[in-house]
Amino acid sequence: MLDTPKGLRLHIGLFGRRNVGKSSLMNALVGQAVSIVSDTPGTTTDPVEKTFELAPLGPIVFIDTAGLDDVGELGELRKQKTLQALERTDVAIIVATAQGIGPFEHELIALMQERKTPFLVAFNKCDLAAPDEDALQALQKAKIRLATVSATHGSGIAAVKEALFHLAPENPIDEPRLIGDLLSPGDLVVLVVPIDLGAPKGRLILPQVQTIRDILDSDASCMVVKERELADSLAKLDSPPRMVVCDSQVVLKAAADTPPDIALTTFSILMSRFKGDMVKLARGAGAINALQPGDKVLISETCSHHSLADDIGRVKIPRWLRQFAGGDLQTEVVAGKDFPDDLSPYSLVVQCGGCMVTRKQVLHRQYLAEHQGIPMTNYGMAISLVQGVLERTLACFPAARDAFREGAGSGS
Ligand SMILES: Nc1nc2c(ncn2[C@@H]2O[C@H](COP(=O)(O)OP(=O)(O)OP(=O)(O)O)[C@@H](O)[C@H]2O)c(=O)[nH]1
Ligand SMILES: [Mg+2]
Repeated sequence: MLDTPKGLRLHIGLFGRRNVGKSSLMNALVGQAVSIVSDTPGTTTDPVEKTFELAPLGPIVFIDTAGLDDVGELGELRKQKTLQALERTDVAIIVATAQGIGPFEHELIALMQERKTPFLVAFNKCDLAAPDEDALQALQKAKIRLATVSATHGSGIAAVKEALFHLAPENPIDEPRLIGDLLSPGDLVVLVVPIDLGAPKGRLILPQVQTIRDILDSDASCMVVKERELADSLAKLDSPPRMVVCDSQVVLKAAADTPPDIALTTFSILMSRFKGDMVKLARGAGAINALQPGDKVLISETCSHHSLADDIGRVKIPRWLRQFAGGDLQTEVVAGKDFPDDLSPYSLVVQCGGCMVTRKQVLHRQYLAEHQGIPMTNYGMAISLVQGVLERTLACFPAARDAFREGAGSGS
């Protein structure tokens, strides 16, 4: 909890053919032998992620990937993993060598351009041979950022860092706020945090910690209570709080105990805006109304925690959706980085808060769902909806509330 969470770090991915020196370049950039290097092609198999403080970029994650020209059946699997790594890449380094830019590198460049992922091309192993002049010129003409480096000699490394700095999105960390923009200095927010079996031992979970931090950053203050103490705590206050934020699982009780003139939302709904496109997720929530017994629902969790007996994604949400649909639903859970490319079997995707991943990763999943015309919402919205309080928990986000009404009305 003392480290910058991974989901808030800039993710830098290294891509290229096998043996071009991707791992060597990553090691040179961080000044440590993190990734294994050898002259055997295919040394890196699974993507290797390493967190660092890299001046002048600050907290980052490097993703060293397997060569994309890998062959055979295993090679195909590695390629898939590498392409998945691209989904969480904010800035890419395409590593090539003096042999220059072939169809393979052009394909990678096209892939970055298509996904609007900023990238540079690093010509490595310059100690062995200078890169082809024509290739350099062609890239310069296309206004593609270049660096010539030697990972083993350490030359050109500063230029790569400089390029990464310029390519990094302006404000990958602060945009948008979790809650701060809804508050004025001096406001009080009441946070409702159940301490049940699902609560990790001795600490709070990331969305709760991040909310507290953002409240403090806004010169506002907060009071943290369990659901049982909410009504009493509110009654003791001299003036009402600016808002109440509760864990989704106690939203029904929190809605009953919070006077209707006090704004109420959930941590998960705050996360839907922080880590995704809230308005589209709210529109997707409307599709829950149209669920029919027998429909297939995909529950997408971005971390892989141990599931508990009454796990939220595996047990509770499926149960609530089943009750709401009035019959059996087929629910499937994917965890971690796996997210199916083909969403056509599903009537709905329900995404978790995404606290462990970057905003870009959630947006990418939303993009995949939207592209295939599959409604997608998030945990908090789904829970509020099935408990009948989504209008209320979205009230402080009018655009999202309107989108929800639209989604519910169109039945899509
Ligand atoms: N001369 C020279 N050799 C280098 C340089 N960078 C890497 N190498 C060598 O090239 C070989 C491959 O380096 P890696 O860093 O393992 O390459 P990779 O792209 O990660 O390879 P895979 O993981 O197999 O895809 C190793 O023998 C390195 O020592 C460089 O700048 N100059
Ligand atoms: Mg490697």
